[in-house]
Amino acid sequence: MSSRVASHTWTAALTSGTSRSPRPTLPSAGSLSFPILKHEKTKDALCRSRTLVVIKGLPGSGKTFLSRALADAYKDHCSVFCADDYADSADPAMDAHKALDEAVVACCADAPTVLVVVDDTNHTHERLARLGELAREQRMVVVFLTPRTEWNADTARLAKLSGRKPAAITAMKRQLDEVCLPLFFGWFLLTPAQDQLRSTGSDFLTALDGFKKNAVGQEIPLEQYFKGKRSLHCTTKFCDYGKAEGAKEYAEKPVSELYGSVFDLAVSALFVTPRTFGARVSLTDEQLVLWPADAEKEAESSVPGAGSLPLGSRAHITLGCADGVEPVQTGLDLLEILVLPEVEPVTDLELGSLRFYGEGRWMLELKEPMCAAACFSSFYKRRGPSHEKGKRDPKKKKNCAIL
Ligand code: 2AM
Repeated sequence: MSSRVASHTWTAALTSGTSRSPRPTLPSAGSLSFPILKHEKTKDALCRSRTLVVIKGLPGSGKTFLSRALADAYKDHCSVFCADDYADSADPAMDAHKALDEAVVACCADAPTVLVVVDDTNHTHERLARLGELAREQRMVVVFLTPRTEWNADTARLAKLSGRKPAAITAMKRQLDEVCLPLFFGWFLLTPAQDQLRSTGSDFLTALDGFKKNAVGQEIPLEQYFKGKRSLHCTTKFCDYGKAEGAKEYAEKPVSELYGSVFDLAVSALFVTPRTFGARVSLTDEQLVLWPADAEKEAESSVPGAGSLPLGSRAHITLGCADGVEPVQTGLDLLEILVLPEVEPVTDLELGSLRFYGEGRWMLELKEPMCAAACFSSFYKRRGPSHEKGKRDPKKKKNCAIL
């Protein structure tokens, strides 16, 4: 498959400009300093996985310039979909987004394509959430990129470059500003790492089932008890679209610079509680740069003592939750185990040593930490019925089959 980029927006952006405005219309080299373009490790890792790159930005801000750079970097492994190509569909009743999304899905089903780029303004929450959902349906990691041209927020210049009315650009800018912060930032496991972790997790649940059947006569298989169809990630900062404390500050440097980079996460342990099933992530100093300073302290009211644990203690990947339990509980359950005094292993399983912390809490320390390649990116969720934060459900504890 060869990459393709609609050229008209690109050409217009580069050639317009007036004698009265000598500012360069060619974006500077620095405007392309995205890890996805420059970082060799990231490029190599993404070439072995599949990624949806969602470009968002104002008309004239350099989206097509960026698409072209991605197409150049990933060559035959890249397909670019420019919204302009779907806007004037032969059937005017046809929703342009629907046509675009259908084309993207058809391309995602094509195995050789590793990088699919959607070049559009993507200025609404709904579009960002829909494209994120589409990526997850296709088992792809999604990265949202905004052009870093010098004029990307200069309304007058953008209006001139794109031929749109300044008022229209201003209105769009307001919408884009509203979606500049996601629901959360985190490391999203590339597909091969997701498959490997799920498989190790499933082996662990089977082994734990076997062990506990002998020990406590448990009946419900753990694999059925925990629901976990989501894509796997390790949350760094929960931003709640800017409503969470410190969200705006978190999104500045170094987060903005490292956004889109691939890291090797070390999964050091797996744990199960009556509420959640998760994997502990042991962060390196380089990864801790992206870890919010208050992540453990913030949990102090739910888990007394959590605030005194080392930075990064809460880092985890939710693998499954019991019915009615929200994923945020997994990190709290991990902290709850970590504040307890160390106990001796109850048995050695093939994967590592198993410890029991009372009240249905088990932790398996892996003999060999698992290396999980993960892309540092962000998540937008479709607005829908209330997503209540994870709360303890005392009934759940009582009825729990794994106590
Ligand atoms: P998780 O990281 O354990 O999976 C959306 O709700 C995501 O953000 C979930 O993945 C969830 O947990 C995480 N999350 C939700 N609320 C949070 C909070 N208050 N603090 C940290 N992470 C949160």
